[in-house]
Amino acid sequence: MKKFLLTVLIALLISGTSFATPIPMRGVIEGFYGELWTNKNRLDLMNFCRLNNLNAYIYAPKDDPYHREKWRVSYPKSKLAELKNLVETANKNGVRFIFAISPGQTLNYIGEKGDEDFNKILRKLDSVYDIGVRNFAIFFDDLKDENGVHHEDGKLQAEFLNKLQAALREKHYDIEPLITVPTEYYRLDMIQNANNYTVDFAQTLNKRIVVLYTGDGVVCDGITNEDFQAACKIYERDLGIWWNYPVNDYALTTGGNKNSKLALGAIEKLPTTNVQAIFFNPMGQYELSKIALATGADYSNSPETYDAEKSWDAALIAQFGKLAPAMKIFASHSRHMENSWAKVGAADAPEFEAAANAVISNFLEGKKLDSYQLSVLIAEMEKSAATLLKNLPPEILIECKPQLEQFQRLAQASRLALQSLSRQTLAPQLKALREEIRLEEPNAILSEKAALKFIDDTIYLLN
Ligand code: LOG
Repeated sequence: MKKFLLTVLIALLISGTSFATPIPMRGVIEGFYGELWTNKNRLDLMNFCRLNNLNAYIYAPKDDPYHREKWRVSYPKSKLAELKNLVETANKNGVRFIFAISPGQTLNYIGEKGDEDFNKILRKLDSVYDIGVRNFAIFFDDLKDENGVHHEDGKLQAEFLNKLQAALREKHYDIEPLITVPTEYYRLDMIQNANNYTVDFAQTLNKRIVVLYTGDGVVCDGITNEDFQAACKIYERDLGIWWNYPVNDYALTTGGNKNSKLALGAIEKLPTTNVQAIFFNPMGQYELSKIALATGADYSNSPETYDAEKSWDAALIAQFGKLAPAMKIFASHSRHMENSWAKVGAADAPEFEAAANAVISNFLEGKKLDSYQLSVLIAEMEKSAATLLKNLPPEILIECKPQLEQFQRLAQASRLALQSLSRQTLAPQLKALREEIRLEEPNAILSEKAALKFIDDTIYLLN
């Protein structure tokens, strides 16, 4: 037996097999703006976490009044009962339930008011300790300067957290170290601001408190190992990551209309070493967030061996079964999130983009159009949209119907655009369809640099 084990060990060493080292704390942060997830969603998430080997969930919905504005007020009984059920379900599934509040906008740190607020926070956290919570987080992100009051004081915030951690530890032997997000939580903000906020915060904060960081920007195109190490150095500790994908709240219209672009791609471009914790911030669309979350689980269980495309394929198959091929085509047109300050996610439909560019080049050079490849891709889009609109389960369809209808219009318009180019005249319906895309659900966009660009290029060239 000994000999056998030795042989296996030697074989493993020779083959260079690397043992996957999971990120110790890995999970989901319900930390987005807009309509909250339902408790039913959250209960289901606990099961999803167990199945995907994720072990933590942070409760931090920006628009739960008791999380921010009313942080001093305890939850009403019915809400506490709901939370208790959730905490118990989390425990059963091996998921740490982390309760967060964001008091920074109105928190007093010093004097009598400071003492009062300190006690109010303790009372609030105690009220959830009583229903079984053992992990807490205090966030200071997204504070607004009001009436000349500036809320950023790294030293005061850190001293406050240290004192809170000590007080909680003294009262309860069984709680875990606090988790926090500073006011300057992305690197460019730390660098641009000519104040001492980050240095003060980092130097004052107890080393056991976990600090979450979002990267160079709030929503950014990955974090390299080097960038991550540089940020850890600033904080003199291994940081955790608050990763803003697949969250899409920044693409929402005011009034809470959920029909924005959907982030249906894989998690990608994250550090492979020294990450102490990672939390993925999802979309309000609970079911559709699971695509990225499943890939995030693969990443965080083995950052070094993670392969985003493979993981994405596996997630689609696991979640959509027979509909996976159709879903993959739709999702491939809706992965990349970008605006003036945000950029994340793999490019949308790169194959389509390349095929469309080739056709446009042919046209500009006056050559015969090599349109076969693009035509096949458009046919796939048409088929995918029809299949999904017809067969997706209702709880998923409700999260993406406007986007799927846009996808269908994009497919039709791409078809018309290709015909127009080959006939060298604009198909009469094309402009009307383009208007429909612009006017019906103007925020439910997708494929901006692939299908939409091809349609716009064609209209521009033939107009
Ligand atoms: C918020 C977060 C929001 C996200 C994306 C952090 C630390 N805080 O700009 O609640 O969902 O951006 O819009 C944020 O990311 N601030």
